[in-house]
Amino acid sequence: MRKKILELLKNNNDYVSGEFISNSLGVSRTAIWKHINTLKSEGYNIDGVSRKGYKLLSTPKEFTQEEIAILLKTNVLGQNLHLLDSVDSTNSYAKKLAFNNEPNGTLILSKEQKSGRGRFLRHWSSPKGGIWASLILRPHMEIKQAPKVTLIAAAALVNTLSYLDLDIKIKWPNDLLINDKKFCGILTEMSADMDGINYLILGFGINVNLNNSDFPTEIKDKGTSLLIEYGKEFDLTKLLCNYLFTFETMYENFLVTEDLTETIDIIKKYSYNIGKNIIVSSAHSSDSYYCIDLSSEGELIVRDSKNEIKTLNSGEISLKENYK
Ligand code: BTX
Repeated sequence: MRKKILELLKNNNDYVSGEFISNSLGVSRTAIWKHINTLKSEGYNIDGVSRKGYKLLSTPKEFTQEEIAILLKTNVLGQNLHLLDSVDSTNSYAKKLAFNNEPNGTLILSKEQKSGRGRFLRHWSSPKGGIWASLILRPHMEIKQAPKVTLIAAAALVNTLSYLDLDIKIKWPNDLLINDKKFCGILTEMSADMDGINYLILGFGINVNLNNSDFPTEIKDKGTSLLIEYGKEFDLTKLLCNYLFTFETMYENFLVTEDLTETIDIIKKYSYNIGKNIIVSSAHSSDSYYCIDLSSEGELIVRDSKNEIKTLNSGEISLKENYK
């Protein structure tokens, strides 16, 4: 009901009478007054004047269920939404829900995270002003295909932001950078058994409206945000909904065709590491390579010090000159 009231207010630039809303939606004026009060408490600035009605003056900066429901144009992704004020980690929360059979496409979105996670249990700083979210995905695909979902998610964010004049780079496989600093990280986790994938948790953290002072000291020189780089605040809800729509289109296309060409083309075009000397670190080793290309399957094609060509399907990359 609140979504419908908001749509009516948004479609009118002037005051809309309580009687009109009541007749249009078939509910009492008292019920409408209560819904308006709830919307106000969520941060909607609604002016109410007796005998004139209600006028929407502004929408909240923070996420609300109603605003997402209005702007989200996906078929499935995010249509089942858990919107939280605060959580340890949306990935951890999503895992518990997925284990309890929460459906495909469920989105867990939190205004902040207290223990956001990166890869290898690293901390991901997640104050208010960013997009910290996880999708529960239940694809019918072989386990070896799962890493491609991370690549699609990275490419989809580049597509979503392509209208901005920003020098975005993708650090294979899961980070997005602007001016050598990270503004987005993707963490895909999987539950699988011998029969295949039970579910994937696709977690993404996007530093949107964060100021320099929002970053902890240790990542001030390696993290950035869209606000810092673009010099302007973004509408978090619009950005999230556009991203989910773009990702869904590319992901569904991949599920049907198994064709990764669009994603590979984007990652190559915006690559941070192709054509560079890189260090690839894993839990046990750290090796130097020259990064030649990306394969059609999304693996990194590299040349080692003995001039042998290898393909890598996982690892943590740093450019040789930045490696400490
Ligand atoms: P990563 O392991 O590639 O990057 C983690 C590293 O990035 C940290 O060690 C730190 O140096 C740096 N870092 C931490 N926070 C930030 C930040 N806000 N911006 C830039 N750099 C930072 C990347 O892991 C994957 C991160 C996924 C985060 C999402 S948020 C929603 C979901 N829930 C959850 O717990 N994780 C995912």
